[in-house]
Amino acid sequence: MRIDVLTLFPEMFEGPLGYSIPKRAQDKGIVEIALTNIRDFGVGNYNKVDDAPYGGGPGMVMACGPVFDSYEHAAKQHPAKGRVIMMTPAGRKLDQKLMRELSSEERLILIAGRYEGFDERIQEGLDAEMVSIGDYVLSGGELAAMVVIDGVVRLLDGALGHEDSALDESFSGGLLEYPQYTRPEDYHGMTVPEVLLGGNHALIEQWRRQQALERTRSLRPDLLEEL
Ligand code: 6GU
Repeated sequence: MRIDVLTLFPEMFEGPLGYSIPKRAQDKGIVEIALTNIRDFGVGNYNKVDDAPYGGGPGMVMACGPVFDSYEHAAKQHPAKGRVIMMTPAGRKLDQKLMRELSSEERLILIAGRYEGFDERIQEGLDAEMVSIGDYVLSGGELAAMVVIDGVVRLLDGALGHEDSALDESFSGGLLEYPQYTRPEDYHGMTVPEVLLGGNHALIEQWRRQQALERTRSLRPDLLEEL
């Protein structure tokens, strides 16, 4: 898979993509991630990328020129057109279903904005989808784009080691994960549930299912309605 990111802050991506599963997937050639700095396509002596909104109001709006030009620069680096996604709190809410959908694409082009938003013609002109990572406001789309990349990359064939792969089932099953324990059996008086020490696998299975259900009912009843 090829992932392009258009951003004003490419350095922000180095940390999250430089470790663990995203790092390994890039090293193995499972995913190629390329960053394009929108600032390089800014206008004038100060490489301006934003301007005041028509009609007035607070804040600045990302202007068409630099975003379209940085898109063209990225687009020609790979043959597939791919899915173009603008990160914005005004978009479709990201969930594991959308992560799976995106992981089956040959290419993604993610656009991370700062400022108060994008000129509407960017979405029109690039035929871009708008994606949000939840109902809260971040300072920019960069962290959201990293969330998309991390969630997508770990679903690609070969990205997870054998040790990790089982973890993928937990949320995809539609319930929250059951409680886990490891040694020691007694940590300062806090003990591990008896059933997990017994080795009765049917009983353990039943206990875990029941814990997952209780936890989901208490914290995320909305998930049970989707089952
Ligand atoms: Cl994609 N961007 C910003 N700025 N805030 C968000 C978001 C995106 N998703 C949730 N909050």
